[in-house]
Amino acid sequence: MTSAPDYTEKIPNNVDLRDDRRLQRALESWQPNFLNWWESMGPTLRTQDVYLRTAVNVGREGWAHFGHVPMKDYRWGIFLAERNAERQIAFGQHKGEPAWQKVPGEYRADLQRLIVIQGDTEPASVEQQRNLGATAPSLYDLRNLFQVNVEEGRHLWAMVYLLHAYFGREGREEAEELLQRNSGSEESPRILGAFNEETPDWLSFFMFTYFTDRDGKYQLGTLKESAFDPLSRTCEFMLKEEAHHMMVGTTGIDRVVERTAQLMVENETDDAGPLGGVPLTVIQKYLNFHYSVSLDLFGGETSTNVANYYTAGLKGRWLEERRKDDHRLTDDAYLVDALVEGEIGQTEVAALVGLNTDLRREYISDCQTGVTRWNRILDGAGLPHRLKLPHVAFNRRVGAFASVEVSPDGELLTPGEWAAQKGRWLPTDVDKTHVRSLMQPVRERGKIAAWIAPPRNGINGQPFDYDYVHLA
Ligand code: BYC
Repeated sequence: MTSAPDYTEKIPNNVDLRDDRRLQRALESWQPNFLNWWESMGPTLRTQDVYLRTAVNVGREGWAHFGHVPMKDYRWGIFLAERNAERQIAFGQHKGEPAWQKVPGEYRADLQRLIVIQGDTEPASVEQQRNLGATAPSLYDLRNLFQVNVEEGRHLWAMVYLLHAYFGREGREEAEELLQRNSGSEESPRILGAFNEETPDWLSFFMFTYFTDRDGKYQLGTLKESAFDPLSRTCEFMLKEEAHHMMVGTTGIDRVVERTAQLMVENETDDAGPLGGVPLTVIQKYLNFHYSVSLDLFGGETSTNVANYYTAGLKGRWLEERRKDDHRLTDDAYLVDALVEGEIGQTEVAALVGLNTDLRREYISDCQTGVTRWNRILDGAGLPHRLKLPHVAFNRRVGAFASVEVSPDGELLTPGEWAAQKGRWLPTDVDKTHVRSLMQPVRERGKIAAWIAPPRNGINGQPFDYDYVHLA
């Protein structure tokens, strides 16, 4: 069972770490390495303290405490959702058996791999975002960036705890390597593609927190279904923190669209660029980029890996228990996106190998809700312009469409056509330079940069002009 987090310990936790001295010592020896990594690869802007949310209880009520905290003193800890002693495996060949409290030998390698891939993304995103503090559009946004960063750091702790507690020496080695690989590094890059891309400006940050953190939501959702109960419980709690990250993305893009629309209407122009805004065409290009690289994070349209993970009970489907089928899927078929005789189409495959596609489709329909919301803002401003998700095959580097070039409307292109036109669909150097030129920091309480509208609400009931961050 879980107990309330103990903040008197070096590593706050609700897993009774003090009862397992070996594990406690191992994690305490990883802790300084984590802190060194945070100092050298984490946020570069110096602050005195930041108005942060810290997890104090994993239960339904009041799990978060808000207060000004020096970031390096943030209490990164290990928190698992409460254990349900009755929990049964919900899918795959072990369906109906009690959830595992230990790692079965035959699934050790696969589980370790999933945990390492998940763990690798967390510090990667902190690295990608490390320089954004220098150009924050307001203290409110700066605070949100840092909140996201400390929580991604905590999510790394969540995976490192599992590696240390359940995977022996190999797990400890993997935990070290999570601090050795770096986003964008030539010699030892992060594992998944999107986590080696730059997040050089705040439009990218909002797109990343909308589209890429949302992949996190869906992947964590499938790992929450895992038969390996400690992984399930960890992911359940991570998902609660993750919701804030997506709020940052959703409302961030809302506010950029709102400001752009305002400039367009006030000045009766289609181009907010010369007026100090982000042109709608550039917002669309950033959306195209972040959406398509995030689609790649779901792996191939067909995958024997995912079939094996599901059958073994390691990784379920999104909202597994709400699905109305046998939760084994051995006799089912599924239509997946595919290249069929060189054309974009669909093909029928065994449902088990199509599960990456199933998850990607859940994700796509969730992404659409943001686009609908941003279009409502445009509509409300009286503008006929609309944003759009590009075709699933657009700009893909992983899966069925990795070998072809496709327009946002889903038209197959020759390499020459793609090269000639991709600047209309993906951010060009000129677009990026314009966006970067707008990124002038605003550090006065209650003030906001000219390219983005202020938020509707502050954090935890505080006003927008609250002193969210004290700079050093
Ligand atoms: N880049 O069988 P396939 C988050 C590899 S985000 C590079 O189609 P599979 C967060 C693949 O490893 C969520 N390589 O794929 C967000 C495989 O290699 P091997 C992160 C890739 O295994 C924001 C080969 O290609 N969590 O939390 O079915 C901020 C064939 O692949 C990529 C997870 O992803 C790629 N994009 O599915 C902070 C959950 N895609 O075996 C945090 C854990 C595939 O041939 N991971 N490959 O050597 C998984 O569930 C799966 O491993 C994947 C891939 C969904 C990633």
